[in-house]
Amino acid sequence: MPKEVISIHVGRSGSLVGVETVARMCLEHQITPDGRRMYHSSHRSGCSVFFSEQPSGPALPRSLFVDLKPTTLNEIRTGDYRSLFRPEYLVSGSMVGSAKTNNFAIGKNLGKEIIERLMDSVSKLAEDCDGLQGFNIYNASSGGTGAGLTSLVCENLGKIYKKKHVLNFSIDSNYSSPGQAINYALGLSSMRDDVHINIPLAKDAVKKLCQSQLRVKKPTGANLYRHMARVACATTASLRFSNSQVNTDLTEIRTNLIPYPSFKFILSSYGPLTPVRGSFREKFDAASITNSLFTNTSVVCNAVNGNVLGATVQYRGDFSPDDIARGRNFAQGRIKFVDWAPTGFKAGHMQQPPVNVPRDETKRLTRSAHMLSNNSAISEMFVRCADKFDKDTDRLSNSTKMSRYTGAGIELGELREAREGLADLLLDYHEVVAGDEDEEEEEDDYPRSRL
Ligand SMILES: Nc1nc2c(ncn2[C@@H]2O[C@H](COP(=O)(O)OP(=O)(O)OP(=O)(O)O)[C@@H](O)[C@H]2O)c(=O)[nH]1
Ligand SMILES: [Mg+2]
Repeated sequence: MPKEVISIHVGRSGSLVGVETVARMCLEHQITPDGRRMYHSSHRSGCSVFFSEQPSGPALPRSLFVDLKPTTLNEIRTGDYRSLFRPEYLVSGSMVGSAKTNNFAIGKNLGKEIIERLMDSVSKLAEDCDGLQGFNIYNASSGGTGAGLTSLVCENLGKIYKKKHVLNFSIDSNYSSPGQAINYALGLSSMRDDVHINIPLAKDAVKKLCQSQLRVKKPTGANLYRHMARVACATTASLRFSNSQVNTDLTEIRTNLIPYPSFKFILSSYGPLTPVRGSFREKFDAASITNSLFTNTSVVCNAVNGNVLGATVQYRGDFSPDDIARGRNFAQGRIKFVDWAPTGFKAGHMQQPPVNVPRDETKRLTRSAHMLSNNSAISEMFVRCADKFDKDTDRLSNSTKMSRYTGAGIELGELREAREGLADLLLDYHEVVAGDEDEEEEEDDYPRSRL
């Protein structure tokens, strides 16, 4: 019996990626935008993990959307998939459109006004499950709402649904706007114990993939969100289809990929990425597709040089067993596992091919592959964040803007702790790569909080 997963989409980016994800999952399970069956099909089996299916009624996603402003959710209320979402699962606050929330403290404080309503809706979705396994959270990790409200949501999930898994698809920025790195670090610190798997989907990485692989010159938000949804759906396919051979539930994802709770950041990649007008002469054998997984990563980093603590590859579509074996060997030969890798490598194959959604940027193909790897190269993103955090706090401490955080209830100590969290994380990754000799000496290489 499949165990259900509830998806919670927070803030504007979290919600927009959410709608794209639901649209893609509907196509994969052959469900129409109003929840009906397209036709009798085995593809629909397994969709009860993410959809609530009534024998004679529509299949509705076990999804909830929340934002402090009604603007984004109004787009969903009137969009193509509006019939799939009941009003109680679109929870919006009353902030007016022009008001700015781009601050962790404001997101968290204003979230307190709607959290009770939100958790009531979560419990309604949970009551409809026979064996809830956990939650998927989608949020912009550097947004005020995305970081602040999500941390409140996770805190509540941690209290009420203690034993359930929480997988976070965190939509990351490159911290270009002041305050984004601070929001990110505060979110990371406050969600440390309540999020068990974090899969970053970074805007700059996805933008680069759209430009270099999919020939989209100037990617819009819609292009980015569609690709993020492609990766999120590739991740959850193994939970949704009953014939999957690897990562069949959230427990297995944790077991396969996360040897220690602090190494919960998982690099995801998807291939092939072939533009709509791309050549059919391109090679689509398992080894070539597997090769593309080392560059098509959802975080800007050097995946090939990273040390890997555990990895899985899921092949989808019409591969032969021999071809899969070649793909698997290729991956194992290319991945640099840490000597003590306790989780190692697993590959699986599902017959269900990937789908294309309307306006998709990729060519429609009958096969794909998706890799999840616990790769130390992902720490490059924490280096960038720590650097931006220091620049932001240096600038803010010289101005009254710091009071935007401290005045909204964030103690200086919390900021310091958040920054220390980044430094600790970097040190942990360093030890994975270098071993733990010269620990004392190495520690000095990672700038600590300057607050
Ligand atoms: N540079 C830039 N950043 C933006 C823009 N729009 C949004 N962002 C930032 O991108 C991140 C994601 O944005 P949203 O998805 O709107 O964030 P949110 O979760 O709704 O949170 P809020 O910041 O409260 O709106 C946040 O850090 C925003 O501050 C933009 O037009 N330019
Ligand atoms: Mg917003």
